[in-house]
Amino acid sequence: MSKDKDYAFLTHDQVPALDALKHHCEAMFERQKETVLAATKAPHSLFSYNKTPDGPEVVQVDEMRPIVDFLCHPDLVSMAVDYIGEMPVLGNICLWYSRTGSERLGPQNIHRDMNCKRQLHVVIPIRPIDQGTGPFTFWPGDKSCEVIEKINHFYGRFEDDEFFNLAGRDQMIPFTSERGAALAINPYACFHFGGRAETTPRFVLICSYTSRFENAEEGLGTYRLVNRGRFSDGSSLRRKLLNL
Ligand SMILES: O=C(O)CCC(=O)C(=O)O
Ligand SMILES: [Fe+2]
Repeated sequence: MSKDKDYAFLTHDQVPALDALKHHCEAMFERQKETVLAATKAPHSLFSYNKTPDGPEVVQVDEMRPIVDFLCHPDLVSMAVDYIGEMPVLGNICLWYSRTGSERLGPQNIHRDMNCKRQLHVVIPIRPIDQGTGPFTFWPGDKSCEVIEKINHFYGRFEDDEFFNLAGRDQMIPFTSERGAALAINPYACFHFGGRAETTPRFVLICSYTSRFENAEEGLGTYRLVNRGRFSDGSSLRRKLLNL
């Protein structure tokens, strides 16, 4: 993954056991279908958490386990280690279902994820994504860097027109299905938005690896869950990724 562009598209073959992962996420959708389709929040998360005094506790442990297993695959971990430059921890695991609608909230507006500089998102469309599905859309690291330097950006979201004056609209890249099976991207380095589903609802898995040294405080970071020990297989790799 290039360190000045800060993203890479991954082919189907580069994503371990992708079909099984998609199958698992679809099965979760089937089990929660009624709630998911009735949800008024866009996007709706298929994982829920209990708040405990010691930190978040994921409720659907058995359903999260295959996703944790996926993120612990050595090929993905080594991509993250190469890019981040250190052994990261597992950040958030988000399985989002976004209904169609025209309101623009939160991540639907252009922004960077300011929680942690050294991080890597893996974005996996569970169902095909075209322009009408509201793709994850971004400006590569080098283009984003020009804007960051120009306006000294460290905070805030943008309306499209405001941002298109700073970075060409022609430089933005929508991650539609024909570009690859997954997108690895640093959402701190790259301006981005997504989930503007207009014609088709969007079902996407967005996971992250984050630096263990940056105090990222991902609210629901997998490495902070009080019940994360249940994802361990005793290996040193898992102990590191889960902060055990
Ligand atoms: O829903 C999207 O495609 C964008 C989400 C986002 O901003 C992020 O994953 O950092
Ligand atoms: Fe973001």
